[in-house]
Amino acid sequence: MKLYMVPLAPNPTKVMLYIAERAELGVDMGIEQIVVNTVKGRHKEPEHLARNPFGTVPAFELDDGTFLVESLAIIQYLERKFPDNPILAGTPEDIGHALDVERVVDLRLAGPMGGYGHAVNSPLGYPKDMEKAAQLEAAMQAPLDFLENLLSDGRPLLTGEQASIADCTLQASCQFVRFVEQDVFGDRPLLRAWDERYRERPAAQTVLKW
Ligand SMILES: N[C@@H](CCC(=O)N[C@@H](CS)C(=O)NCC(=O)O)C(=O)O
Repeated sequence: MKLYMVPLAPNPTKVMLYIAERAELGVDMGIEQIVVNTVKGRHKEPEHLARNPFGTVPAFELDDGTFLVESLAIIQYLERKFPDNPILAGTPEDIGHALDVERVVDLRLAGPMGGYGHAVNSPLGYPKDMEKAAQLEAAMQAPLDFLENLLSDGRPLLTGEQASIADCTLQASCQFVRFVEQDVFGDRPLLRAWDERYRERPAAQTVLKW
């Protein structure tokens, strides 16, 4: 199995954090990680489009030569392929909540965080757009409040004591925001503490570069 990725991009980073968290749980999935140089536009070239017709990363090659092109599908595939010590663990209710928080992070927050980073200080050289940045900042407030509220019951990580896919998804976007030297947490001390706590994890330290 091969993961085609690029280190700074949030969606590949989410899968890389997931793989590292499973490794911490003693599950070595033997996945080769191959960098696609997106700065040079390699993700839009025929070699990568044959893996993923949308020209995005990650792309995940299964042993039968087929590909998965959605980060959450890759993670859910790996949960079923390697069922010992899963990250989506616990009761159906636990798993429901873990997936729910991950979807909130991915669908309501990750997009605005990425767009905000590009609007204020794009690593790909996109022009600054402060009007768009203000709109995206406004869009982030409800999901950030939702997460701050989750953490108010004293849980150390987003869905409880154990690292979850939601932690991987959020931290992947946080790394991108750090790289562009921005801060989107505002006055949310619990999220700031979560960020520091998550980044101390061995899995995070093996994956995160910024
Ligand atoms: N829904 C996809 C999104 C993949 C995606 O948009 N990846 C970004 C990097 S984080 C990308 O490749 N962007 C380049 C582009 O869209 O041209 C997933 O979860 O994997």
